Amino acid sequence: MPPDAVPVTAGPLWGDLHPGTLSTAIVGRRIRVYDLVESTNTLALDHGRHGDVYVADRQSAGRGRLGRTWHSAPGKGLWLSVAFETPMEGLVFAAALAVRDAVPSDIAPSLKWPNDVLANGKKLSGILIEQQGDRVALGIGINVNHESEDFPVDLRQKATSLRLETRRVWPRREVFQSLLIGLDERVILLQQGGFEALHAEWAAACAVAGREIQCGPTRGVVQRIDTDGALQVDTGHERVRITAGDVVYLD
Ligand code: BT5
Repeated sequence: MPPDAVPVTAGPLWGDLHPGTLSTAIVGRRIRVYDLVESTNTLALDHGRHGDVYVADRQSAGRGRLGRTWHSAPGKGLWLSVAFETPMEGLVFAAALAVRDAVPSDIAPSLKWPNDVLANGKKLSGILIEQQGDRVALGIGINVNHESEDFPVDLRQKATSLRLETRRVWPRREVFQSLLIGLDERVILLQQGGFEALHAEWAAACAVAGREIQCGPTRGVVQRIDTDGALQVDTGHERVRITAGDVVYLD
């Protein structure tokens, strides 16, 4: 699906959304706004140039990690992907911190390893990084103006939105612009070799070190987060490295 073949809705929903309105160096140099796509990550992987942003009102096949589905309520959230033409270690740190910082200050979001942003223990945002050759798609989903009934029944207890947390409707454009600006700053840091600083900030925000967890068959105490984001877990018998999965806190 070539980007130019899809109708673009740069209308009232998104306002005056063009690169000139953003003072970013890399992220958002080109912004493509769509009404309906399968997944913005697919567009970024198939067509993206370094820093291109793809954002859609609706995704017919939004995806999460490990083949899971990302529910993308039409018009309610921010469903976007940023393309990079070279892999960047630490991108997940940059993204999670940028999402945390783009969220209104009356929400106190927490980061959950490896890629969730939570508010009051419920999932507000998810991040999906995919790679095809050297091209990387950084997919970010943020639930913005959902009411409870905008989520499928099975998600209502574990998902939340900015609106549910603050009882206010949020202009998606504002959150979007803050996100791109914050992400740009952190991507520049990564590219300049500041990855270690981001790692420390992210690991502190995740606060998983020292906690007893279960992740798949592995149960133990997290010793540290490696610089690639993997968890080092002491099971009592051995040290195990966990690179993916869902963590359940046992303590
Ligand atoms: C993620 O996966 O959290 C990554 C989500 C990335 C979504 C963005 S949207 C733009 C871009 N285009 C895409 O196609 N994807 C990216 P994971 O950690 O595997 O979590 C998936 C799980 O979160 C699901 O199995 C549900 O339990 C839950 N979930 C699905 N939709 C949700 C939503 N809108 N809000 C909160 N939780 C949700």
